[in-house]
Amino acid sequence: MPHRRDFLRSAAALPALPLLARRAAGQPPPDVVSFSGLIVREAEPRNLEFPFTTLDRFVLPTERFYVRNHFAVPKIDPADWKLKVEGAVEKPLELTLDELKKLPSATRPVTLECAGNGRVFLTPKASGVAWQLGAVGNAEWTGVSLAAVLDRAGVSTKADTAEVVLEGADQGAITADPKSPGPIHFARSLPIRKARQPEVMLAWAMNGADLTPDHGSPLRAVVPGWYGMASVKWLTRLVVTERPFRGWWQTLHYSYFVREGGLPVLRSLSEIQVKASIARPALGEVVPAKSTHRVFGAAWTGEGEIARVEVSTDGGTTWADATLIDKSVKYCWRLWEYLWKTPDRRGKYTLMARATDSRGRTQPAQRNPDLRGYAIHHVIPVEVEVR
Ligand SMILES: Nc1nc2c(c(=O)[nH]1)N[C@H]1C(S)=C(S)[C@@H](COP(=O)(O)O)O[C@H]1N2
Ligand SMILES: [Mo]
Repeated sequence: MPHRRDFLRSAAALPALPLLARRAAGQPPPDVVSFSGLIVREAEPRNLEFPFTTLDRFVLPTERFYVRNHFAVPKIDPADWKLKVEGAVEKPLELTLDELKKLPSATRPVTLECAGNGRVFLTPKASGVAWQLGAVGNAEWTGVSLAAVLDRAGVSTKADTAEVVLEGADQGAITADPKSPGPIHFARSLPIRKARQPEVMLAWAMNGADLTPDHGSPLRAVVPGWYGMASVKWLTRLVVTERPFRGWWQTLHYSYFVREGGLPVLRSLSEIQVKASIARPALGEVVPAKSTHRVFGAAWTGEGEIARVEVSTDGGTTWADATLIDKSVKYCWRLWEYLWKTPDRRGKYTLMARATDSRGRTQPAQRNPDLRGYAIHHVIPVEVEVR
């Protein structure tokens, strides 16, 4: 049994309604998890995973948020840092952090998921960081809308193919195939339509404190609804282009195949695909027979909202609705739980979760290989032992 004080502390962090409902029903308190650090997937550059089995709240503290860096963290002195805005604009700008902070700001929770999250579950094996389930997190971001900054510079093109390239201060040469043309910065673009959406922000704070170096200090993009690669860190430059940007991170990396008229063509990754992940029980966990056991996790999607999460405890033969916890917050993960009446019969059982969003998109059972090593959102089974 957890210590009473620990229980109270974690109960305070958990959503209230299901807890009260659970008490009323005389059910056990939710499982209590303490934070056990991030998992090092790569030491340098730093790539750190959130141990998804420790999920216990809607907003993760910064020290529990995954880190995905392609290059060494750049050393930036915020005092002489500037954001350049150039390209197809009426008035090229150079903005200091103080100038940016004087524009109207907002704070909102947004879930970021790395496009490679879950890659370790792919067969055949895909190249790239071998993330399990935890290259995802939900934090509160404070900043100005990208649209406000674009308005100040005045976008001078009317082309509907126009884009905004976001460039980071970090750089390096990619020496493995497909090689980069010498040292390059991390840079990604957004179509002008997405760039102008009010939810897309240039953020200087995460969870109420200045960004840490790992998370993009002093300024990063936060692009809700898109995979993490769009949320460029250590921003130094915005370039408005008339035509789609075809940079390395947009074409040779972070791209997938779509079939157009029977022809496979590459497209840049963008929107997050609907997905539910099981946090607990963990793979191989021993679950008591003939009991009520909480299956708990999170689900998220791109531009829609999570409408439903279903759980199967028999390897996908039958499905039952999970309970969605708290209110839906657009662009954020939704916690869910399912109280599993565990069977009398001991043995191995395969748990699965699948989410459906408000646009009727359901997680696929099978992996689509056209997605290459990205957007891993098919149902991932979790085998547990009932004893
Ligand atoms: N400049 C820069 N921005 C970047 C990256 C990077 O390597 N360099 N990684 C991207 C990727 S792939 C992801 S998933 C997110 C991760 O953000 P986090 O490290 O704050 O979790 O940052 C994105 N922004
Ligand atoms: Mo990523």
